[in-house]
Amino acid sequence: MAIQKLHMDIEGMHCGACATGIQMVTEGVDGVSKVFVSYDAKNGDWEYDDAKTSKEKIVKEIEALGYKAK
Ligand SMILES: [Cu+2]
Repeated sequence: MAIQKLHMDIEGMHCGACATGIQMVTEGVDGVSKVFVSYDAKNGDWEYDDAKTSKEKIVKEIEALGYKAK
């Protein structure tokens, strides 16, 4: 069990509300402790507990919203 840091580029955001939406949804994932998504930089940073969630789960949540993260 450890806190992991994740940085990913996000494709498909077209305004600040997109970044806010991604931030709110991924903040709601159990095990995610910190999120910052930047529309200007087209990327995001996450901190999560790898005992509770994974990079794959966070990516899936973002893809479910219609964006690509890698
Ligand atoms: Cu938007």
